Amino acid sequence: MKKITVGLIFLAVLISIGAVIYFKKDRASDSPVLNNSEPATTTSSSQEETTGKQPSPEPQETQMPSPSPSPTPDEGKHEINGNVLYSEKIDLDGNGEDEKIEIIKAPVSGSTKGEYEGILSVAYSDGTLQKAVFVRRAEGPVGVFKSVRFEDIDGDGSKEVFIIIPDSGASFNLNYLFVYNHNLKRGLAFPGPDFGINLSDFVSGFTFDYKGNGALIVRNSEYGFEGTIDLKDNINYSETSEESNKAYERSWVDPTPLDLGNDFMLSLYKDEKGRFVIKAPLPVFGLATLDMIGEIDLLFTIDNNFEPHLKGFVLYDFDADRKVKAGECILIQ
Ligand SMILES: [Ca+2]
Ligand SMILES: [Ca+2]
Repeated sequence: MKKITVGLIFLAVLISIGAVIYFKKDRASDSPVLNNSEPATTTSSSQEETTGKQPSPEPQETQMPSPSPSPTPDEGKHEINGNVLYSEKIDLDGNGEDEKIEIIKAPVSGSTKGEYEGILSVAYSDGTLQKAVFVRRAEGPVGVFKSVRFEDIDGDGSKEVFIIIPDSGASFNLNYLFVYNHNLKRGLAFPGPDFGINLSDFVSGFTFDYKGNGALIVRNSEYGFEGTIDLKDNINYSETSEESNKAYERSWVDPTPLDLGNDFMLSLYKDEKGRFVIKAPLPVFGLATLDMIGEIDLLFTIDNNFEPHLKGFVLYDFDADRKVKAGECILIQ
């Protein structure tokens, strides 16, 4: 009898210890402090895989941390709780009354992963407010926006908001784009399906053919494109061995919109006809990502229904300190 009692007490102690451990574990998983240690998920795997290692004959499948904009913004008078990163009063629609534009970084409500979002807010003089989320990501050092411009890109008489979103890869800075039309309450994100082009598919259409004497032919049969990159100035070019130059046939166009500063970044310019063109440069890598041999600029226009169109693309040959146009494909004059 005594043995049974001792056994029961021992069992009861075991159960209560188990309950305490279980309870503690359950509490810990609810702790908001732990959630802050969630790693950032926005680095491009493509960059990590191709950084300065062996040549990559195939374009990398890119898991782009593309912006996740909300195509239909909230409307109302509610406040947004977050940090105002940018604030400006500008008359977007030209009706003589300024709209107040704000770019806000705010925690994602209800997120248990410490995520935050970049929000564009347009406040009208009658007190109504539009807001559009242009990026959502885990907390990290990069920030949500790099620059903003106000231009009538689609030619409908009212200015769009043109936002460049920064990101960082393993070896390069990247950037993304969000264009917002407040009349239509619609945003377009690049890269993404809004622009009607899949970058991974696009870059896989390029082939490289070494013709000898430093001439690397770049082709894209889908667009009937052909251009020539001159390799003679490249560090890996061999004057003595055409055999080793053949390795440049493994060159590839990478589907990542890099930000190398100066002219190599997502940008907006006016063409000779006065229309706005969005330029999205992609790198052409030779034997490794340390060996950038050229650049392909994708050029987009946005029509007055706020629909983007690929206007064409241009291939540039990188020399040591300059770039030379090496071919172009014009789809829309
Ligand atoms: Ca106005
Ligand atoms: Ca416009």
